[in-house]
Amino acid sequence: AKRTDTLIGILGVPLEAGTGRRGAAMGPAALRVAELPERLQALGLKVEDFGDIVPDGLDTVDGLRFDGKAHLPATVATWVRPLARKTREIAGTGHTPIILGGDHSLSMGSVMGVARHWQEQDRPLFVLWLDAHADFNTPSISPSGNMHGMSLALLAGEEELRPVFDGEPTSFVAPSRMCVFGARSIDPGERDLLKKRGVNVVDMRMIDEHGVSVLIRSFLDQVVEQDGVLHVSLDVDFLDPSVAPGVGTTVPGGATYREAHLVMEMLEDFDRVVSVDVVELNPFLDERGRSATVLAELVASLFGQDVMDRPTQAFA
Ligand code: Z70
Ligand code: MN
Ligand code: MN
Ligand code: MN
Repeated sequence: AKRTDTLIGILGVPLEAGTGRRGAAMGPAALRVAELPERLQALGLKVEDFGDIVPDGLDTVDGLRFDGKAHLPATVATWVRPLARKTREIAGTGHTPIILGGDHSLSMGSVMGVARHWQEQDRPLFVLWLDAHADFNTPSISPSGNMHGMSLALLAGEEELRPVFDGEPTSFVAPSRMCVFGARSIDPGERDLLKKRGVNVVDMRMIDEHGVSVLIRSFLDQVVEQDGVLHVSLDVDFLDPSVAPGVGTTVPGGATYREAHLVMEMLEDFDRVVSVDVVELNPFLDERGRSATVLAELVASLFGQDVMDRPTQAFA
């Protein structure tokens, strides 16, 4: 089904300070070269590209260090603070924000921004985290100190991470409204915290046993029950590295091309996706633009690209 009334707002976030490896800063450029905006335009959507976000000055972030247990937290803060403001603004003007990363720490800003917007609208925001990882570490339990492994924990309101938005307005997402989907690499302390907070985690074993369709549907049913809206955060490593090799941390056993497309098509039929992040693409490690192209195709599927127009089955 084509959604010609949808107004898309593209925003690039060339951030790589949240990861241990350089190259993700080239992600927004590669996704534009893969014609992600043009693919959406071809579907009849109106697309506005707001360019790349500009970080605040480092001098605007006071002494954010987490006792050395996190890598470059102040730098990440200089990006995610303006990103939260800008994403909220874009959502406020009726756009569906599509945020092009950049490493996954950027979701601290993008989701914070949309969460603020939907709180004003009195609509509960749900978050679908398509990722090999849960990104639910905090500085004290993170084995690596990399901020991209902490973004979902910050969004859930973990006290330890609140200084990232010190002095800025915040709006958190209830852990029961989060679903980590595709997990196959979770650190021990992170695992305990996920359980303690009650985050829904769908791991690859569950996907093998039940298939993506049943599992996605059961989460989407919860969104409908509470009349919510959904943010989708797509980490490249949700996909198997054979499908998308352009990523810093490859974890074997990921989603296939077909599973990923099925998730996107179900989300399209669902019609409640209000914002999307595409993160962790590392064009420096990609093979002839393959991963960037797959991501652009997946986003197109999420916004209505279809081989055949099928009647909506599950969410009429
Ligand atoms: C690990 C950590 C991570 C993405 C790696 C890995 C986190 N749990 N996230 N790649 N996207 O360092 O916290
Ligand atoms: Mn991630
Ligand atoms: Mn990941
Ligand atoms: Mn469709």
